[in-house]
Amino acid sequence: MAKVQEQIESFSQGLIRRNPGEHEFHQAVNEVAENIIPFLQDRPHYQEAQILERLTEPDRIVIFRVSWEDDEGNVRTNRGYRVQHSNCIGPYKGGIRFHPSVSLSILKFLAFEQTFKNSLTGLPMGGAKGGSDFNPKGRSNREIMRFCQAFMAQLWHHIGPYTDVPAGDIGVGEREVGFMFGQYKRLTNQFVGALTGKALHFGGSLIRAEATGYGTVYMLEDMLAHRGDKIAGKTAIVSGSGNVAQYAAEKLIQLGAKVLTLSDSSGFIYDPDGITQEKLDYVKHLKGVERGRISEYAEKYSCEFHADKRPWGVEAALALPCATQNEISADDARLLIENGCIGVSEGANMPTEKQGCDFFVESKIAYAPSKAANAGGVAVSGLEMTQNSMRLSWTRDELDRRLRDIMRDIHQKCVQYGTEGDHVNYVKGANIAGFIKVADAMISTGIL
Ligand code: NDP
Ligand code: 2IT
Repeated sequence: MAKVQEQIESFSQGLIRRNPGEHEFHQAVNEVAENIIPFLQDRPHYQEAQILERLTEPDRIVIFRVSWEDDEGNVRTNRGYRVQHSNCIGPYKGGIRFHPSVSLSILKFLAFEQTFKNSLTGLPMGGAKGGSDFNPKGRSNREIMRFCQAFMAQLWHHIGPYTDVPAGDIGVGEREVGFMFGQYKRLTNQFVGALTGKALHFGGSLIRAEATGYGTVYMLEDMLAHRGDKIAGKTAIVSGSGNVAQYAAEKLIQLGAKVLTLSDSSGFIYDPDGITQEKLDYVKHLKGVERGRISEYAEKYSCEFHADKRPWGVEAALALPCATQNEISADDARLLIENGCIGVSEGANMPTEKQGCDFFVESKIAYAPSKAANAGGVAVSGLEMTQNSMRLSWTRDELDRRLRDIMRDIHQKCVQYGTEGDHVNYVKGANIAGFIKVADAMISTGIL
């Protein structure tokens, strides 16, 4: 045991030395290494092939300038990135994030996680992530279009339906994907599935918008069922109010939970009567069309708005972080458990600080880490790629059934590799199950 701890420590030191200052990347890799290094002990073929070492060095990173013109005629310059992490089991695949906080560390952590997540879906997709420090807040539709075109004017060289297939993430939804797809089509003169998350009228898939949020709740449903419990009748707190949060809340409501909170970067609303479908439809319009603030919900429905706060102090049985990384601190995690939380399903990527994750695992609550819980989004992206290749589209019911089956299968893989006595450690299960497929493909395809 001491030897394994030493190996983990020395691996972590090497990682920090090679990637100085990239805290989010260190955090994501360390969480995986803590499960994988013990797993490798009696599997010398993986050790000899240096799988973990190779997987912590992305295949390639592209960084480029994005210059564009704002509505006043000023020239603006941002930085664009694409981290192509691994194409071992399929073309690179992963979202694009537009947010001022975007950095190499954040995109490297996201791309690393994506490789494991995509492996868990069972579909042939490698891992990647991209984005820009561009801040879309307050920008006009035309400015968004010009930025997306300028971004794609660089990115198109590096992507394609058999190479790398980007999609949405924070700050990138159907509108931005549409502008990027249009520019890709103009530059290549090809109408192909080089992006997913497209609108329905030009090759998008039904259920893609819903997929991440619904999938996160399906995972929670399966974890609770595994313990003989259910969602109906429970209270839930959700953070965020964007794509993932909206559809996580919607599925929770459909399954009979009472959703108490939503948030954005300015604070959270607390609605003790519960957010109904009607109120949620207002949020979809507020955030998706008007691009307003969640505080407007509190004004409209006369409930509390807590400025600059996160919702983790609100008492509830279920918690679904759906905004951003490291939004649940170790103290927040402790508070959640003290307040009686028994289920956490992560819609956002790496929303819980490392100590908080450890605390959830030790507390033996039903805790699904992001790479398992939010894999439904990229899974339906994979189904969009299939439909584009076949030049047909499946029905909503067909896609929801496939999404449900994929989430059930991910839950089952976590149970298979994460069961410890009478408890399932979903972090360990997801890391090991995700790792095996990628590692076996790396061995089969040689030292690259
Ligand atoms: P959106 O841009 O639609 O919504 C993001 C939400 O999170 C907004 O409410 C936003 O508030 C809030 N938020 C963003 N950054 C911060 C921050 N630094 N502090 C506080 N609040 C913040 O993004 P998505 O819903 O698509 O993404 C949410 C999370 O889910 C991300 O972690 C993403 O990586 C993950 N994810 C997304 C998938 C997808 O298919 N879209 C798939 C899998 C995971 P505000 O409006 O004030 O900016
Ligand atoms: O983090 C994620 O899985 C996403 N943002 C979705 C990626 C995709 O390719 O659909």
